Amino acid sequence: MEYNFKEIEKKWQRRWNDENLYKVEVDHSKPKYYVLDMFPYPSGAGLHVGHPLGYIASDVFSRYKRSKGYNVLHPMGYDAFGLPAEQYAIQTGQHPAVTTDKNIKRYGEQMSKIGFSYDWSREIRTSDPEYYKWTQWAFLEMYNSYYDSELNKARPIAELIKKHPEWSALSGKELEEILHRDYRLAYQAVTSVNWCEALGTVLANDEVKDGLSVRGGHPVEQRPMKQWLLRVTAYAERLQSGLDRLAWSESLKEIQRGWIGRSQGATMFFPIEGSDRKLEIFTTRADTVFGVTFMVLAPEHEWVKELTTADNSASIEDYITQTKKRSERERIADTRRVSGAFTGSYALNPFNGVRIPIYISDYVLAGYGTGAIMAVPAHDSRDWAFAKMFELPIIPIIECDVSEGSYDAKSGKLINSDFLTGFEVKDAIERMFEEIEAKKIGFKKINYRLRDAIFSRQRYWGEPFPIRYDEDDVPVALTLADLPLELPDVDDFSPSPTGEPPLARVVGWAYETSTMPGFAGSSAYYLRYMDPHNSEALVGKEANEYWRNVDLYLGGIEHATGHLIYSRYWNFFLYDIGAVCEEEPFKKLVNQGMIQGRSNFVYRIKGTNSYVSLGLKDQYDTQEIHVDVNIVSNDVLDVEAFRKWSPEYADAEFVLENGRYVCGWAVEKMSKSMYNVVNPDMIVDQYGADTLRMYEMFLGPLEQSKPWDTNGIDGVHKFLRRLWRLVQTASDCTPSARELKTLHRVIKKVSEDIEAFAFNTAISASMIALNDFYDQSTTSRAVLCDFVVLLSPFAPHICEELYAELGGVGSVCTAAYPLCDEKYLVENSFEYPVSFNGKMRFTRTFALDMSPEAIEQAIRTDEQTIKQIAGREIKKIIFVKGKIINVVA
Ligand code: ANZ
Repeated sequence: MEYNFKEIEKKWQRRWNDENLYKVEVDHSKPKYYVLDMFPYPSGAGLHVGHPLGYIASDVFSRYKRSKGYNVLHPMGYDAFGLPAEQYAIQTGQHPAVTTDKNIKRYGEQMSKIGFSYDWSREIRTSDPEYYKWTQWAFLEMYNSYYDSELNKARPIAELIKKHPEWSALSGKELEEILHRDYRLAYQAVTSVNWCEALGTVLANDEVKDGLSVRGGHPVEQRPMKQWLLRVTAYAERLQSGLDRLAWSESLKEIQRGWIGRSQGATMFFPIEGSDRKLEIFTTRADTVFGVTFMVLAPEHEWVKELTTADNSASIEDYITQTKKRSERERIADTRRVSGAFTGSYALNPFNGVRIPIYISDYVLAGYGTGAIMAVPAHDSRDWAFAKMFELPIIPIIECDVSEGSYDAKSGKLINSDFLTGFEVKDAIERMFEEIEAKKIGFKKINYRLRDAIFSRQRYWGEPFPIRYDEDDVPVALTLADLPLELPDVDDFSPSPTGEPPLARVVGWAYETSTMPGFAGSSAYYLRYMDPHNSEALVGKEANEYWRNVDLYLGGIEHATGHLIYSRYWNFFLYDIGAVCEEEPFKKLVNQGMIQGRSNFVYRIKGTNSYVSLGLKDQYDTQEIHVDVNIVSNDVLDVEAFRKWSPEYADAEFVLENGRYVCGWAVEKMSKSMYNVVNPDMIVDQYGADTLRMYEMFLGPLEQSKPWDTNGIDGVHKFLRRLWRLVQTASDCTPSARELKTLHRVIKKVSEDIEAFAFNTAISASMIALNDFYDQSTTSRAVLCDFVVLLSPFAPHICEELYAELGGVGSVCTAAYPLCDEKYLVENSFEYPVSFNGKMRFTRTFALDMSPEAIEQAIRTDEQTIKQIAGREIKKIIFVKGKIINVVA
């Protein structure tokens, strides 16, 4: 029988499905293992071969763990709310629920063809009211909680109110103002937000790049707006310290550490001349206080107005207007351009009373530290540039040359610094902490770069907030009994030009009109998979205490500062309120690399509809155009297919070389717009899912990015065919020692490699083993059966079929993974170097248990020996077992 992958794959997929093979339940008799993929956003373009890379890897690992006796939870679902569906709805007038459903169906079909071992009975969709009920519930819980910094956990806000009897004198509105400003973990505030006019919404920092929206590339500006926020900053310390306990890559942890941005320094107070107020600043270099020659406030600092003297008000106002055009990112990124304006006021150095002019500049950010700094131009490069521009003094407090730039290193001995002169920088910083605390002019302080997360979007396709407003416009929270608060139907999805969200137009909608952002639904989804149909809780206690948290999470590194921060925060909170039993959501995390596309180009002779082949293009003035890789083969264009590809090419002319049109190529991101997308369906159709799975794993180390290159796919497919043919010869013969050695060596290698996520080397080892079996004409059913089970995580369909043929019991998916028995690996022979008077001449292999006499005899009579000694007499043969043979002649 031939290897008919089409039939086999269909047959087993149906059977696995009918038998609910991957359905799991809480089972206390088995250890659990939870393998999670970052769930996809179902876009209209469907999956390309880059998407399943991580899914295949996690599926291999899930199957492996299942074979090792674990109860494996391996679910899949859809991150179904989001901006693209809504953009599409605006353009085409189709309801996002309709297009999302359609896309999900397509994704489901594509995935089912690849043979993933998902428990589909646990599928979730974030846009399903039964799901987002729990997103809304978590929001309400956050709304009703505050962070108790003594207990270091979230506590009910009702408790806080009890602790403040004086609040009973306040009006409801006044009390809410305090609670929102300082306490509620979900709160409202006016903040400066990234407003994107074209998309009609606020965007998160990671959705904006270089002042443009990542999606669509529309301009983004800073605007003050009332928003919902999550007090993520309350958890900064836990987000930071928790990282040490996670099995994540160091690079991923570093990205999170950078984002959280823990910084140890001091808050200090500088008296203002002619006022009894003191300006509060944050510094990490308290030791440099004798080098301060000016102060800088962020343009948004509350005191700017009152510090500005009449003569300076015009230039200050001017400057503030300019600043509004720049996003915070740009302000941080721009290290070359300095600008600012003088307020006309002075501060006094708390140590020596020196007068210090106060400026404003956009290099000081409003949201960090106190939004005000003491500037030390000798030791900070921005301050240095500013001092040069405004001709301010530069006083070094460490021996150095500051004529060309500042000396920023935190090392050296202090000068010009009163009682600190002579101290090393590190000691000086410590000494200053003591001094400022003793003198009561400041205190030690840890700051974080992390910001509270803006949680509202002025859009339609997201979770509604379970919030209404009373007559004073004070928010009133709904209760769990009111949930889910369902998203109403609308037929106009576009925002109003003033930023009013679509829900504001819904007649009778008495609730908050913005909706939650994309990360809301993905923050706790992994918990819902544990208990997806529970109507009483996000996750029931029994299911949660059994599945606990994710043992292995696979996904892209691009989520390092978004999803992976928010979901850790969300989970810490649920842990604090006793809703879940583990503090961290994802124990181990592996980032798969990206599969890049190999794009092809044609060269249009400018201003014509003629296209010149690569080798001749330099003779013309040409324009490079992406061409669909699916009509190019080995870089040669199918010119007829090109003419049919699009009406504009119907009359295309070609300048060929050797009768062919050769395309240019480049490795780029795989994307529809570059026409370099390879659809997995096509590969499955041509080679089968097992080949696709194996090939994706064989492409290279999982964590590295690599170009998709179909050249190797035939090799992998051939391997599966050869495996198939070999199994057809199976017999009940007893395996030889060599066969057992080949088998156990590959068992050892593949198991170790899977544990280490080195799937590509596991596959090459399997290829070598198959060659060895062919060399040995292996037919042993026992050996082949173990080999098939060993390969089944990679190529489940063919292995299931072969396993059945070999007489395996049950499904290969539940068969015990073969174990390596080291006894078969022990070497039983040795290749001896044979020397003549100390010079190595050739090698001979002898069994390790062969007697010295027999070896000596064999050496004496060896043809090569006879040649070497050329008639001389052999005086002695020195033999050291397992090492050498030396002939003395
Ligand atoms: C005096 C000084 C002297 C500073 C010196 C640096 C070098 P990290 O490590 O990021 O926490 N700073 C404080 N608040 C700021 C704000 N809102 N916007 C911009 N810069 C701000 O950096 C802390 C340092 O950055 C602080 O220490 C302060 O400048 C500046 F030789 O104070 B330093």
